[in-house]
Amino acid sequence: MFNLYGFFTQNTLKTLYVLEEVGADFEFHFVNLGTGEQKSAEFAKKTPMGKVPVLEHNGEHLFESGAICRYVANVTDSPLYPADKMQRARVDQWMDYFTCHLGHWFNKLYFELAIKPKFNLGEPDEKGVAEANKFATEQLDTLDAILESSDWLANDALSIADLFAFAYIEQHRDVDFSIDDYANVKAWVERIESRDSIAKARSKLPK
Ligand SMILES: N[C@@H](CCC(=O)N[C@@H](CS)C(=O)NCC(=O)O)C(=O)O
Repeated sequence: MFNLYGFFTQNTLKTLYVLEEVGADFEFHFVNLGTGEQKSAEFAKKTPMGKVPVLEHNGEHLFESGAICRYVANVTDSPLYPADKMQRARVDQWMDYFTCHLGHWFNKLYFELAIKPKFNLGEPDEKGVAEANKFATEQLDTLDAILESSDWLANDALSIADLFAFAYIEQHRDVDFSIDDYANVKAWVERIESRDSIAKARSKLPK
């Protein structure tokens, strides 16, 4: 039995999607970042970072969404994180790519255009938004070309990398960034979004 502590943003969503996809037995505990719950003394017992998501398993705690996704897939012996070393490295490669590049730019757009207005954190950084739009556009072109020849990011099979990456790309709706020009990316998004795990994960979040 796992306990996941998180919010409704993409780092938590990645981990929720993986927990659901592997069919894990878990409870989700909503941490209200809007009221600063993540910085409370109580929450500091679970993580020194004051951030979500945090996974609890067998009395131990883990932070960092990527580490949580890998751990959950590992400990449940899921093929979503293949044992073969090269196949596993390809999954890691895509998770790192999204963390450092394409996902990073979608996070920037989401923070500037969705989170700032929602939590009254000031005006968007226009220069930052322009830069994020430019890099996201270029990198989506590359991703679209890669997804021309495969339904999935790594090893021709669904993996934790697809669920992890999807959580970044789905933010496009909240920031009015159309992916209509990227037919293969759009089809990949639809393929992932149609899975039961995604609906189940979303149903765990407060309305
Ligand atoms: N690299 C971390 C990022 C964690 C993170 O920044 N979480 C955000 C929510 S998406 C958070 O807790 N923000 C609240 C804060 O920093 O006070 C991960 O992938 O888990």
